Order: sequence, then C-alpha cells, then structure tokens
Amino acid sequence: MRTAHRTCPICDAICGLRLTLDDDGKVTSVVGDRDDPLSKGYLCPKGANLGRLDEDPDRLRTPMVRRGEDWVEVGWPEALAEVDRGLRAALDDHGRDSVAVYFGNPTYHTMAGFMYRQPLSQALGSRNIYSVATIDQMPKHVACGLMSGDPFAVAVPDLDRTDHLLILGANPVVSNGSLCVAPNFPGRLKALRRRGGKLTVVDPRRTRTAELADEHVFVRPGTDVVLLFGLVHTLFAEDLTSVELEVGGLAEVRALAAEFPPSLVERVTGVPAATVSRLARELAAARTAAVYARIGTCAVEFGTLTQWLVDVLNVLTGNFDRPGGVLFTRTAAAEIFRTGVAYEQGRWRSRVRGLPERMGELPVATLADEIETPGEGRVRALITIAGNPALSAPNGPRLGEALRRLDFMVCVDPYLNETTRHADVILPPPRILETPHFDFLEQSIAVRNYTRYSPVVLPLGEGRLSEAEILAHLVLIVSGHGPDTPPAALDEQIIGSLLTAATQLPSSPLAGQDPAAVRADLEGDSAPEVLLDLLLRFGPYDLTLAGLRENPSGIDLGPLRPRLPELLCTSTGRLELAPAELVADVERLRSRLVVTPPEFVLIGRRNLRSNNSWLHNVGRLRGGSNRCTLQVHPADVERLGLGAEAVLTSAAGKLTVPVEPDETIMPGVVSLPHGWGPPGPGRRVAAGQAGVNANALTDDAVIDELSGNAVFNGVPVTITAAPGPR
Ligand SMILES: Nc1nc2c(c(=O)[nH]1)N[C@H]1C(S)=C(S)[C@@H](COP(=O)(O)OP(=O)(O)OC[C@H]3O[C@@H](n4cnc5c(=O)[nH]c(N)nc54)[C@H](O)[C@@H]3O)O[C@H]1N2
Ligand SMILES: Nc1nc2c(c(=O)[nH]1)N[C@H]1C(S)=C(S)[C@@H](COP(=O)(O)OP(=O)(O)OC[C@H]3O[C@@H](n4cnc5c(=O)[nH]c(N)nc54)[C@H](O)[C@@H]3O)O[C@H]1N2
Ligand code: SF4
Ligand SMILES: [Mo]
Repeated sequence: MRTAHRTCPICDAICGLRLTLDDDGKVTSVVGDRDDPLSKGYLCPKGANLGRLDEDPDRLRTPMVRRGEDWVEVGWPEALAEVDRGLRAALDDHGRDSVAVYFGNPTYHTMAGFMYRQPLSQALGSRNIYSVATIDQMPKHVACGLMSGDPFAVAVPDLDRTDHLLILGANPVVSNGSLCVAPNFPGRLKALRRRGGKLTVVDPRRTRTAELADEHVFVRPGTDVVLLFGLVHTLFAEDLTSVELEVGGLAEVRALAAEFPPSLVERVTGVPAATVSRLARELAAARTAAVYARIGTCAVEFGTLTQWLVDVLNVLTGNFDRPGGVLFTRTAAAEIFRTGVAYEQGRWRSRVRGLPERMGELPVATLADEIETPGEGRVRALITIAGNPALSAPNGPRLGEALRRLDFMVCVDPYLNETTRHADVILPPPRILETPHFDFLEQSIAVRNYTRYSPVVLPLGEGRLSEAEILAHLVLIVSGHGPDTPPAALDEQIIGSLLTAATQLPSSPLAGQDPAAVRADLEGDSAPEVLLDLLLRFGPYDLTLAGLRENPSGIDLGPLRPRLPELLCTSTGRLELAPAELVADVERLRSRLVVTPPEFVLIGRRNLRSNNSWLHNVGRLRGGSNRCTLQVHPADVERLGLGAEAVLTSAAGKLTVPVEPDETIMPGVVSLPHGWGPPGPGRRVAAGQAGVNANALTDDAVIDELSGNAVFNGVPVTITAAPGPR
C-alpha cells in the first residue's frame, strides 16, 4: 500500500486528492487532501471515482488505425508513420490551410496541452485553428482583450472576502465553478452567507446554487445583457456610481445605458422593473461586491456584450481590482504569458463565412462549413486533441457527418468515441496516474494565489509515449521532420525560446543571467516538467520544481491583491469601458429588441456526476439525477399535453427526448444537458444509457458575432407530444 498526492484533472476546481494504491498499482481509495491549502480536503463524486476513471478497461492503451470499418491495434512507429502519410498528403497537395486542429477542454489542464499548443498551431501554419474556447468562454476573452488589452486578464470574484455576490448563468454548486478556480465553491458560498454577505442568483432555473442563495431571480434566457444594461442604467440614473480607477468611455457607457430603463428591461427579460433597480442599488450599497457570470451568459447570442457589462458593473461600483470585489491572480508559473502586447483581433477570416479570427482561432461553429464547402483551402485533414466536438459543438451531428468526409483525421484521445470513431488514427495518451500534472492555466484564475504539482504516480511502461511526446511528434510531423525524429531538439527549442525571454525581460528575476547556466540548473523528468521549472524560476515567488516536490499538498501564495496597472496594455494605458467594437455591437442588440421572443427556448445544464461528454463510462457515476432528460415546467407539460416523451424541433434538427416535469424551471424554458448521445463504439458502459445529443438542436449558423462563440442557451424550439402513453 502507498499514498500518492494528485490534483484532480477533471474540472476547473483542481481539488487536491490523496490516493491509496495497492502493490499492483490499483487505486483502492481516493480522499480529499486536507493539507491542500486551497481545497482543504474537498472532493466531489467525480474525484472520488478518479481511480475507476483511470482504470476504465475501455480506455485505449495502444494506437489504433482504422482499416475500412475495422480498428487495428498498431505500434507507435507504425501509427506515427500513418499520421505522417495522412497529414503530409494534405499539406503537400493542398497547402497549410487544408489541415485543421481542434483543442478540446482537457488541453486546459494537461501539461502537454499547455506546452505544445502554440508550437503545433505555429508549425501547422494553418488559419484553421479551432478550440473549445469558441464553444465556451471566448466572449470573456474578447471583452477582457478589448477593455484591458489582455484577453487573459480575467478578473475572478474574491469569493472568500466579498460582502455581496451576484451570480448570473452559473451553477457552481454543481459545476464547482469555471473561470474562477474555487474548490468547494458551495462551501465558500455558504461561508459568504454565514459572514452576513448576500448571494443573489440570476438563472432561468431555480438551481441548487439558487436554492442556497438569499435571492433567486428568474430571467428569460439570452437576455442578461439587457438586465445588466438596466443595472448600469440605474447606477447612473440614481447617481450610485463610484469609479475608483482611471477609465475611458464612461460617458459613452452612460449614454448607451440610458436606452435601457427598468421598464424596458422588464419587458425583455421578465425581471420586474423594481427588482432591476433594487439589484443595482444593492450592488452599490454593499461594502464590497462582485458580479460573476458564466456559461449561461457566455454561450448566448450577446455573450461578449454580457461579459463586458459584468465588468462594467464591477468598475462602476468600485469593485474592480479591489479586495472583496474582483481581482487578478498572480500565478506561480504563467506570468511570462502576460506579454504586454495589446490584443488584436480579426487579423484573418474564415474562408466560407468570412468570420473573423479571435485569439488566433476561428469559431468551431464554422468548422463543418470549412470541411464541407469545396474550393481552394478546404479543410481535408483534422487533428483533434482531447476533444469530442461531434457531441460538444453546435449542430454536432452535422459536424460528425463532415468528419466522415475528411481525407484524414488523427485524434489524441483515450477513447474510441463519437468523434474519434471518424478518425483514421487514434493516439491514446497514457493514464492520468502515468502523467505528471500541473495546472498552468487554472492556477492563473484561482481565488487565492496557489500552486501545486503532481508527479507521475505510476511509471510509463517501456515503449509507451507520454502525451507530451505524442504532441511533440505531431509538431515534428507537420513541420516536415517526419515520424521518426526524436522530440528532444524540438523541446530544447521551445524551452530555449522561453529561456531567452526569461533572461532578457528587464522585470524578470532571471534578467541578465546566462541562458546556458540557467538551463543547466533546470530539472524535470520530462520536457513539460523542465519547462515548469523554468517558469517557476521566472515567476514572482522564487519557486523551483524541487520546492514543489517538497510540498506535495500544494503551497498557499496568499490572497489576491490589486494589480491591474501591471496588466493593462491598451494603447491609452487605461481601462477602456466603451471600446468601439463593443459599442458597435449594441446596434445588433437594439435590432433584436423588436423581435417577438419564441414561445419556447432551450437551455443547457450540468450534473454533479458528469463532466461534459467523457465520464459516462464510469458505472459508479451513472444513474440517479444524472440523466439526459428534458426538464419542462409542469404547467407547460399540461398545456402541451406531453407524455413520457416529447419531440423537440429547432432550426438545426429534431430530437425525441424523455420528459421530466420540473417545477424549478421557468415556464417557456426547457433544459437538456449536453455531452450525451449515441456513444461511439468504444464505450460499453456509456452505451447502456446513451441519451441524446443536445447539440442536434443548437444551430451553428447563429453565433455571438463579436466572439464567434456558439449559442447553446436561448435556442428557439417547438415542442410536441411524442406518440405513446401520456
Ligand atoms: N459536474 C460538472 N461540472 C462541470 C462540468 C460538467 O459537465 N459537469 N463542466 C465544466 C465546464 S467545461 C464548464 S465551462 C463549467 C461551467 O460551469 P457553469 O457555468 O456553472 O455551468 P452550468 O452548471 O451549466 O450552469 C449554467 C447555468 O446557466 C443557466 N442559464 C442558461 N441560460 C441562461 C441565461 O440565458 N441566463 C442566465 N442568467 N442563466 C442561464 C442554466 O440554467 C445553468 O444553471 O462547468 C465545469 N464543471
Ligand atoms: N449544448 C451545449 N453544448 C456544450 C456546452 C453546453 O453547456 N451546452 N458546453 C460547452 C463547454 S463549456 C465545453 S468545455 C465543451 C467541451 O467540449 P470538448 O472539449 O470537445 O468535449 P469534452 O466532452 O470535454 O471531451 C474531452 C475529450 O478529451 C478526452 N480526454 C480526457 N482526458 C484526456 C487527456 O488527458 N488527454 C487527451 N488527449 N484527451 C483526454 C476525452 O476522452 C474526450 O474525448 O462542450 C461545449 N458544448
Ligand atoms: S470538484 Fe472537480 S476537481 Fe474537485 S474532485 Fe470534483 S471533479 Fe475533481
Ligand atoms: Mo467548458
């Protein structure tokens, strides 16, 4: 028996875990690590089942190559040679843009994803770079980029100190938070109330988070932008603003908000006018307050405007970059990416729909167009890394069909699933416990400055490739070095370029040092670990990888402190409240206000015992409330005469779904979770309770135009009773 410390890699809460393993390396128990200064022993049912997830017999262990309809297990050299042939054929015959790449959600957690994402995108040289960002948080990045110049400067609510928290479109009691790393989010919300603070939740469902709150406000899906404009309106109208930063665009924001009096807000959002004004007054009156909004306000038609107004409110109430309000994390090992180079957007456009690039990416909502539409620059080959877009992208079934038409597809994924079934080659990463772990990105949006590193628990067997090595080979293949070149030189090049930056930047703790000497000092069992050692030394806390190894439960680096001036990189040198692009998009909003709202709209939801599409194969996590049902208000069930099943129709598709009458949801709104659907051939447990693909209904033709983000919430649908017993 032995104990291992491990950060849970599943969701954004990055809980510290303690695993017990028997002599065969099998996980016999998982508990929360009480010594972790951030998660303090918390874990959820998913983390508790990490061993079962990791030991899933359906997880692929060797590369798979598809021959016709059959899958054949092959060795790594053969698989990489196949990838080289497939990608080279596209690149040589049809040019760089003919190969696309899609980075999925787990690439935000893996060290390999962090290290090789940029090198792979750069080496590919294609404009067809896609990621989960445009089906998730891109609106936030764009709003931050336009306001502060740094799209990564995402302020997090100071959960543990705030006196007043207004949450819109997030259900952290279930999701454990996102773009706000706060393990035991529910406990932190309870603590807020215990210390006399107020929690208000705006959501079309009375969620578990809403139940824990002082107040729950129902809102019509997709209309938060108008609600927030109403709050801004009241702050100005009643002279309640207290701006404590030097900002630009105040007068413009005031003029825009003047168009949104509470009476109009009530008509559009369903929130009573008196409530709108009161929410604003409460925000202004609180000693400190934070507005926090997530996926229910991002994956909507006006996602970017909504994210913008969230921070406008934080600024207007004097809570931006202030303890108790919203603050920026100072991370142990990712400060080097605060480049000080001002955000630019729209540097190129997609071929078919002419959609502008954001942060070097095109919208996932147009990937199917780029594969299907003939012509110069058509996408013929695709690399996916840790993604399942056939289930997670808008109009997923259309994308799934498009994947079948590719000349070549390679997936880096541990499962044969709904997406990877269309691949020619699947390259499986090793198990979680065979992989070192460090959350570069998640640690940069935590509610306290904190760091923790998890070394490999189980050795990687002879002849196996780490995920880092797999991705390095892909970089080498797309840059024409073939399948057999060892990654060492590439790794040195990546580390070397950061080393140069780290020794040249005047503000760096390594400034002026000899790069070769610094390099000689670096340690690590793998390239990403060496990179980590470098970034820790470059970071603000005088840390090293060896120091992190000595603290396996993680290190508390103190509460968040104001730091906006260091991050700002607008051309004016101040925070801009009314960037032209955002102001221009208000016109699109105006034109929507006169459109009659649909009778029914669809929203999403999450379940505590699931995570997007990839945990359904763990038997212990299935069943109970973790089901793919359509929640409908009982009054609507009655009015529509619905029985056990309903037929849902949208502009994109049609689904027959089991109906779950649910009085916590607003009439006129129905909810269906994503990540379900007829499972790929390789997940036997998941096949037992498949569910439907919610993204058969979401429309890839509709996006948040400013960010290119997909729209998953507020999707117009019609509902009829399915034939069968009532
Ligand atoms: N258990 C579990 N945890 C997860 C995940 C998971 O799948 N399962 N996924 C992880 C990922 S990738 C992410 S991004 C995060 C997401 O974390 P959250 O943003 O907290 O996600 P949800 O739980 O879906 O909560 C979104 C809420 O928005 C509401 N909503 C829908 N439309 C609207 C609207 O128009 N306006 C408002 N105000 N509310 C609306 C929904 O009713 C729902 O309660 O969760 C992460 N954590
Ligand atoms: N309708 C609707 N659709 C949505 C959402 C919604 O709220 N409603 N939410 C959106 C959001 S917020 C997100 S984040 C996306 C998720 O979209 P995706 O990232 O495309 O999908 P996931 O289901 O997270 O798939 C993760 C994949 O990574 C694999 N994987 C797991 N661990 C590893 C690893 O260590 N290495 C590698 N290489 N692979 C690994 C899994 O097997 C799985 O295939 O879905 C989006 N889609
Ligand atoms: S809350 Fe998230 S990080 Fe924590 S144990 Fe659960 S899945 Fe893992
Ligand atoms: Mo997400």
